[in-house]
Amino acid sequence: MNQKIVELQSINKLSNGGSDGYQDYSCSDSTTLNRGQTYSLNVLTDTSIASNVSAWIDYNNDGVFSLSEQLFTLSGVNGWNAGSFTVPVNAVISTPLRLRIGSDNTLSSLMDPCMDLTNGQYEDYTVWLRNSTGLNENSNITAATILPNPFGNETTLTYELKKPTILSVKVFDALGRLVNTPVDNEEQSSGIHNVRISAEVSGVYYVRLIGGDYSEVFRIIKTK
Ligand SMILES: [Ca+2]
Repeated sequence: MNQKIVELQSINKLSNGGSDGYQDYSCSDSTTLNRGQTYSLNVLTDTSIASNVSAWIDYNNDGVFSLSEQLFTLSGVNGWNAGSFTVPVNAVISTPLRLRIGSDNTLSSLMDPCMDLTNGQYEDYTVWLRNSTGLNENSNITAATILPNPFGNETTLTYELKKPTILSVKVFDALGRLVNTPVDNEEQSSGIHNVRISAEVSGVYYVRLIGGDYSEVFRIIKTK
């Protein structure tokens, strides 16, 4: 009646079961998905008791899990199972979106992402969306890396421009608040560019590089 392991791309979360109640892992566990691509979300629930499992992504970032944002429903399953879903091509990109997964025993219909679960629980994660990889590969921006990561005082974002490009580099904290804009809608020349990135407080940050049809998000960790 609970999810003990949740796997989706770079999310791989081992947790206690329903006794935990609601857990918000959106600050610590995130992944990046492509619009238009189909994914499998793997979940391990109680092996001896049948559960219903459902998940949602707030694709339009309006703070509400609408019916059309329900990814899948698994009914009466136990042990390892997978739900598959396709990211809508018009979903919001380059913004931290909330993923919610919930499970409960089969007495619960789990059609509602906010109900009070008696035996089960909800867990929240963060999902970033970007345009399909194909668009990025054809873009003016290539070979973006951010090193070192984790970092102490500062880290460096490096990328190559095939031709002059107007772009922005923005730094968000784990709650999705903009904390710094190292490059603000500037036209930069072709060639390799290095952007220094630092942060005052230790923790998780997200660096968003966006220019033309290119959008990439890096998760970085400041250690101290
Ligand atoms: Ca929504």
